[in-house]
Amino acid sequence: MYQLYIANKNYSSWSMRPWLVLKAFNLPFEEIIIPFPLERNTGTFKQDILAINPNAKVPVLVDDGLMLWDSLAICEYLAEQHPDQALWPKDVKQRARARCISAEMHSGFSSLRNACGMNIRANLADVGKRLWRENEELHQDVARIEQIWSERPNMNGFLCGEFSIADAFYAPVVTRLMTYALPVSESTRQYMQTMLQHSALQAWIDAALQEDAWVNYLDSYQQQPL
Ligand SMILES: N[C@@H](CCC(=O)N[C@@H](CS)C(=O)NCC(=O)O)C(=O)O
Repeated sequence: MYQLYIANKNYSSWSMRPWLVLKAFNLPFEEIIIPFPLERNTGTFKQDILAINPNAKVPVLVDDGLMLWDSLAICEYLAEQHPDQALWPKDVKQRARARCISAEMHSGFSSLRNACGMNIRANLADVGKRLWRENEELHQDVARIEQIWSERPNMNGFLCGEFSIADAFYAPVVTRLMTYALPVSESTRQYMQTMLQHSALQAWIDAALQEDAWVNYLDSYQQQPL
């Protein structure tokens, strides 16, 4: 069985992506959580993850002695292992598009990622208002994401048809837009609703809300848990 090493569900956006893919496609896996330390450079996160991955980051997928340490490579591997299921869309053009937009997320949107760290249980609407006033690059990232989302083939559906790896890659944006209450279009809100109704994303969010660890260096706006 696959083993997926992840960190806290409230904070770890890269962990979320392959986890959603495994869940959404009902691929059996053992989940192993290595929690982030509550303060930087404390705790055992570093030594625990280093024992598995010399790159010292999560997520990590282990399959029968093979260790994979990158979210996109993990998803590619899962797609290859399960060719009967459409982890990437079956349609060749949608598949190519899904790969492009997943790669764009994997290597881009640093302004959104840096300014609006994932923090599912927090309500940072006031922070979001301030960021929206002050951060022009954040506007550009959100505008590009809204453009990508608006090009989905069916307004009631997912980014490239059925739920695929591409949706898993944008799932942390859905939670960030909620946490920071950034102003978005009706079409964007519709896609967010479609995603929030997906059982895999619901399961991740429910689990994140059960966590109580407050990781101060990831909670950059110093929001204490309620
Ligand atoms: N490119 C990597 C990024 C992985 C990554 O940055 N993971 C973060 C957690 S979301 C991490 O492990 N951070 C721990 C650290 O930097 O000490 C991927 O796609 O998997």
